[in-house]
Amino acid sequence: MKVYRLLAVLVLTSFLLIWYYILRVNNGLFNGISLGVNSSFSGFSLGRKSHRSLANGTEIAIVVVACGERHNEALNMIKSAIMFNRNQAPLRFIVVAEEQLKQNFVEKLDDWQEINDNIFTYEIHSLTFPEANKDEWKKLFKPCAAQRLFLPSLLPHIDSVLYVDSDTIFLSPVQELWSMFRNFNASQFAGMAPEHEDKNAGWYNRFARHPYYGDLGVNSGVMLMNLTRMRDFKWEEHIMPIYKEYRLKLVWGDQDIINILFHHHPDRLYIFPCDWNYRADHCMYMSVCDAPDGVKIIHGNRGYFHSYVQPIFNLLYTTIEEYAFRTDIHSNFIRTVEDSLTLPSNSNCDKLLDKFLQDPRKYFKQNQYIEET
Ligand SMILES: [Mn+2]
Repeated sequence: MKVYRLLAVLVLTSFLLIWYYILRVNNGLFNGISLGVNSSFSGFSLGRKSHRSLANGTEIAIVVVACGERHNEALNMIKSAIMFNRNQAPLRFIVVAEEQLKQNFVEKLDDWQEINDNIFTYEIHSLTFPEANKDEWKKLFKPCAAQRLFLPSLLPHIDSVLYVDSDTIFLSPVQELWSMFRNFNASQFAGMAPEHEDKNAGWYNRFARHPYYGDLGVNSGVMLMNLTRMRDFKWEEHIMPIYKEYRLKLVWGDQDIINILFHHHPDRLYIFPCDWNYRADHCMYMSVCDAPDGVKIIHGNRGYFHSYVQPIFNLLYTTIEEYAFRTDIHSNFIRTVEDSLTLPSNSNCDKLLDKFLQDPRKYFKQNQYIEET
């Protein structure tokens, strides 16, 4: 009888252990590895549900596309969004990535979720291009860059997103830009900043061999997208004919396509100021972007985060990369940047240090936070 009872306990324990294992593995799967449905516009996947579910409608969805070496940049962008999310808005990161990068994102983001008390959720999707001209789309301009054109059908479950290039960094809460959706009128479905501020230096007005938006075109590196409205507009059906007509004249790939589309539909586009898409072009010759409340999002296009041509770009990038969550932002970001920048500098962008640190300095005062050990 005793043996029988012991056996029963053993069987029950094994059963519980197996059950626990199954749950863990499933949980891992649902944490973001794409479920890989095979239709051409699928790749739908689920992120971990936290106590701040998508259903409450307040989550801010940030989309980034990561291919090849871009995955470290994408992670650094995500890190900066969390760092400066000082009002603790619930964030949802939507990562569209190459298969071999997915596991790395899952590991890093799971780790950060735990450290940051689940202030964000995430989901990871497979790259998805239309079957027709799939390879051409994939290679247009830079690998995977054209993915953003197909977000309306890739993310049928999402109403609105903030799309950012992987080479961007937040220096302020995402919520401030997100709240600009409220400024959209009834016909607008996208928001972007101008490509240039100055006609003498503008690219589109001097070189483009295709139509473009407004006087100077728009930069697509930071883009508010109301996906519901874009789907109603049948956005992707507008993209195809533009691509067919202009494919040999596109220099900046998907950004040119976006410019051509909004040339024909200017009433659909909301323009926000350069503070939210601040590039070296805004400071390298002279300061052409006012940014009265400081630089909010910095865009290190053309590799500025990884070169020393404008040292401040590289410094902001690497300081965020080295920052450890839950440590003091005043000492480990603001002070680090101040102390590391060699002034006077020959770089015009370096001279605008105060503009770059304006927002962080305002809200992360000295000794405001006690460092956790
Ligand atoms: Mn970019």
